[in-house]
Amino acid sequence: MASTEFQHDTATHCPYCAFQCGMRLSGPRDAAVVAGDADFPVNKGALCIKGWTAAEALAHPERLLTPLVRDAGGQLVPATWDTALDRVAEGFRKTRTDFGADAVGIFGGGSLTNEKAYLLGKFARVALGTANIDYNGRFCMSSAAAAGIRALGIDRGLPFPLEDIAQAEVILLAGSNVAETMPPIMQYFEAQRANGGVLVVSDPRRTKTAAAADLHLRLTPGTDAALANGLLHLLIRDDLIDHDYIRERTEGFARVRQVAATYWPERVERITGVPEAELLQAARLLGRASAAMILTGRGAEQQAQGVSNVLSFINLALALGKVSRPYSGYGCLTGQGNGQGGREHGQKADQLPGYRLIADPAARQHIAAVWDFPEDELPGPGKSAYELLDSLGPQGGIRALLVLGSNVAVSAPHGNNIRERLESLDFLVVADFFLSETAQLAEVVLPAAQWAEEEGTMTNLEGRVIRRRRAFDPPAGVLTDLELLERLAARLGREQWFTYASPEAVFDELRAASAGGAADYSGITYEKIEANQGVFWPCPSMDHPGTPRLFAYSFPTPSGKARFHPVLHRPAAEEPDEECPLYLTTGRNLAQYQSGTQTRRIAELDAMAPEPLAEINTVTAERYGLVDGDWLTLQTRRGAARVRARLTDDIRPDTVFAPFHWPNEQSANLLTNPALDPISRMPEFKVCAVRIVKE
Ligand SMILES: Nc1nc2c(c(=O)[nH]1)N[C@H]1C(S)=C(S)[C@@H](COP(=O)(O)OP(=O)(O)OC[C@H]3O[C@@H](n4cnc5c(=O)[nH]c(N)nc54)[C@H](O)[C@@H]3O)O[C@H]1N2
Ligand SMILES: Nc1nc2c(c(=O)[nH]1)N[C@H]1C(S)=C(S)[C@@H](COP(=O)(O)OP(=O)(O)OC[C@H]3O[C@@H](n4cnc5c(=O)[nH]c(N)nc54)[C@H](O)[C@@H]3O)O[C@H]1N2
Ligand code: SF4
Ligand SMILES: [Mo]
Repeated sequence: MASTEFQHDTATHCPYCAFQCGMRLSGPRDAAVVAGDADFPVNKGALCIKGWTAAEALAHPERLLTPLVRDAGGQLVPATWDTALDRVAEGFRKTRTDFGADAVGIFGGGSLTNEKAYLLGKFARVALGTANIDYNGRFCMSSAAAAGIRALGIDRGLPFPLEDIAQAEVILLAGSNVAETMPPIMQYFEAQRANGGVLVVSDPRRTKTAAAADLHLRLTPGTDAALANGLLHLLIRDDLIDHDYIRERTEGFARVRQVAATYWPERVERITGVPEAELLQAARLLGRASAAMILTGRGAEQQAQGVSNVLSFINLALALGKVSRPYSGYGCLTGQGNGQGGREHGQKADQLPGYRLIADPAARQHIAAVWDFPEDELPGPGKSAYELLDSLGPQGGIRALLVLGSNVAVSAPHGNNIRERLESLDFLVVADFFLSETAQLAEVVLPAAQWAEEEGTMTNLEGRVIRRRRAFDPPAGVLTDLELLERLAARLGREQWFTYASPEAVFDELRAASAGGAADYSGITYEKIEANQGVFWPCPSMDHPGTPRLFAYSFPTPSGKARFHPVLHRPAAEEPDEECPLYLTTGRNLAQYQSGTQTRRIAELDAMAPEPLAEINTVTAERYGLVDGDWLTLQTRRGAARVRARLTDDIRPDTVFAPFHWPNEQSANLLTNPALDPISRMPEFKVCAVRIVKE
């Protein structure tokens, strides 16, 4: 019987991506056994290799088991929690006295539970009084989030459950390689195909995902808006748009129609490199389907025109009349484990919990009342992620920094600049499970409990709020992030606002804080999540069942209608030229996760992907005299990185792809361009100009 067999098992979720696969953990912590949770309706028992091996990080020999502080000789040495936290409190207090509250910064992450993201935001505003808190989601979801809010009035990555994918007739997947980045999602695309559906993928590479598609549009990096406008042009020309829907449910189409008129197929072929015949094929597929879905990933979003790109895809979905129709619409595939919840509850520079804006007087009043804290002492909006990092040190004015849930030394763009900025800090504190590359630069390192050692909630890519459950106690000497924030707040004289009986008590306060906001969790409880395998927000009251599908009758915009936005394609901030003749784009491999702090330490994953392989087209490689496996240097205007050549016919000849999971001289982010989207402040990770230097 399953119940006896699993008696001592804990049902929880994978620590990594936003798919948040259900998994069961059994055995002792140092030999924990992972099994896929067949009862969890999202992954249905499937896991990817990262999930299967996730428990190895729990008892890893390099795990941090005690705080570290830098001694007089400049070495990080073990210390007690009291010594370490005293030093942090003293460092923050001194910075605040000498340079003002905003001179202390906080950098959070989308891997934190809702409770932690919420408490980190409150910690910044209430314990430190600083405006300067932002997080790595700015590098991830921010373009899609900003576009969603502008066009549809709300930012929930997928406005429908994943199961709808299986019923969609045609899906356009723009700039996402889900076959490697969330492999268990492929079961939905396989079901879609079995139902007679068609998948179109746009990507400069013929990825595993593109190889599984019926049509692959191998576009030039940075030309997504031209592609979307070109498709819209053809749909208008061939009258495949939904006039009734446009009239009844949207506003602003006239100007978009005028812009689309200028994206005739020859022009779009010239910009994107996608042959006219393929454009027409894609347009007809979308235009003739009764259920059509457009999904975007980081390929289309991580650009200096990321918001425009997403708006151009939403325009397409609206013109087709598909947003809110069954098995149809626009969605963005959130990336990090709690990339969705992490962007709702106040760790963003401009935000308060419940997806409220910190500059909004009504939002401030509401939160001040929930926190029982004077409203006029709540700071205003602070700097966005890259700008915050670029302001570290005496010139920029942020002199002390707490990093909790990110490894910015590896994952932020223009890595040479970021390293200099981090090194110019008076005081850096990092909370992590391992001595990440960022932690190596810190004055104080605080060892944090891992996923399987803490209670909390996560919100998956569908907007489903789920429970992370504690299977093991943290190792002796290790605190949860919630505990360490509470203890630190007490040392800063703010104990009154940071005393909680449990993570659930933090969640209950989050519920009250989110009530009435766009991301309303007030009707969600731990019990309700347990009973229903998750609850979709918004869920505004105890008797509310949650909201799997949004937009049925109207959009949460002032007029209740969705908004078209005219979008012009603009060239990337840095295009190839004589000096750097190729495009560089960056992204992910199956076996490594993000900055690699966790996955590079797991033997099986390291064996699968031990070093960065740069994908170079065979024809291009021949011109440089490169053979498969050669080491080479990639060079841009900002830096150089050593990588190994992987020759392939699957990438465009004008483009090189490099994964960003490795540090130091192998870091792709030594190369990337920190040009920012004007609205989302997203860096242009996906496009810059590069040259190959043979060794
Ligand atoms: N294995 C693994 N899985 C992960 C992660 C990981 O690090 N490793 N990270 C998680 C996170 S946080 C995220 S955000 C997601 C990201 O998931 P994805 O968005 O699927 O991942 P990426 O590899 O960043 O980018 C997707 C694709 O964009 C393509 N691309 C590059 N430039 C362009 C362009 O200009 N236009 C278009 N249309 N496409 C382009 C790349 O070739 C790449 O195949 O993955 C999550 N899952
Ligand atoms: N060139 C290039 N750069 C990119 C991207 C790209 O496509 N190309 N993608 C960007 C994207 S989408 C993302 S999301 C970022 C991600 O980049 P990072 O923000 O660096 O993400 P992680 O590597 O997941 O870093 C999380 C760190 O915090 C630790 N950690 C994880 N969970 C917790 C926790 O609960 N508590 C504490 N205290 N620590 C924790 C981990 O051990 C790790 O060291 O990278 C961005 N950088
Ligand atoms: S798909 Fe994502 S959540 Fe599922 S096992 Fe892999 S990394 Fe974990
Ligand atoms: Mo991400």
